[in-house]
Amino acid sequence: MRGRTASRAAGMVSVLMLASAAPVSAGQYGATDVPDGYYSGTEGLSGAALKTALHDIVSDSTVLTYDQVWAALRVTDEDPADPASVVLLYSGLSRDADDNGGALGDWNREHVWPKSHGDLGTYGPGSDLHHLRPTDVRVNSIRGSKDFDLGGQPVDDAPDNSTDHDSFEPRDEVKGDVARMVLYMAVRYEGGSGEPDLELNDRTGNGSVPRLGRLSVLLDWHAADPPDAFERTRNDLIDERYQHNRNPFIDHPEWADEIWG
Ligand SMILES: [Ca+2]
Ligand SMILES: [Ca+2]
Ligand SMILES: [Ca+2]
Repeated sequence: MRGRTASRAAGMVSVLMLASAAPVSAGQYGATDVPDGYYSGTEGLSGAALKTALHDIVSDSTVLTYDQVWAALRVTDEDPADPASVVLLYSGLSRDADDNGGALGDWNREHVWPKSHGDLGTYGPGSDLHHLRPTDVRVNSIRGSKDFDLGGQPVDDAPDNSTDHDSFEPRDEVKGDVARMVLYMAVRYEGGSGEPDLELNDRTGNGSVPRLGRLSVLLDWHAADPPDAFERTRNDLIDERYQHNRNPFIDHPEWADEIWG
């Protein structure tokens, strides 16, 4: 019995490997690189000057309604092995793209920068695709509005993630993704035009202030889990089809240290 299960699991792994090695559809993975000139003006900058320049660049964007986010996530987070499904951020499982909603077993829109940390609302920072991801309803509820940090007990239904009373640690495969999403949010939202000024700090238990931790841990995760094809394609899709802006830390991972190192 055990042997049969193991061989079936091995078979699934090889199917997945074949799927990821196979030619990908033009729609999902024919995306381009950074448009020429997108980051012009950033040459030679570092620290606060680089952060300001990037803020100006990425703030030139199209804002989606919160309702439009559902359809966008079906495209940006499509399972490369199954176009009818989305990949859930924390569990890594695939779920039918039409099983969205608020019931147990559905997927919903996780705010990786928690909505309550700065009152993001549902239009603008609260509908910004760069930090919204499909997650299982129950796992999303367990993450709640906790800051990110190492440690805790395995999360129900997503056991490669851990949590304790004041923090959440995502699985290794998305630690860098999570870090780059919240680095983007800190640069994109600087307090202008009625928006909150989101910033990272090095603590947990931030509550409802527009802050999120822990910065030192997130920078470690950013370094340990660099952008992969899925994350880069997602950035391209958000730019080309929806918001017309980019996450600079996916395109230029070195800029995290230039600003926060
Ligand atoms: Ca903790
Ligand atoms: Ca990753
Ligand atoms: Ca900010």
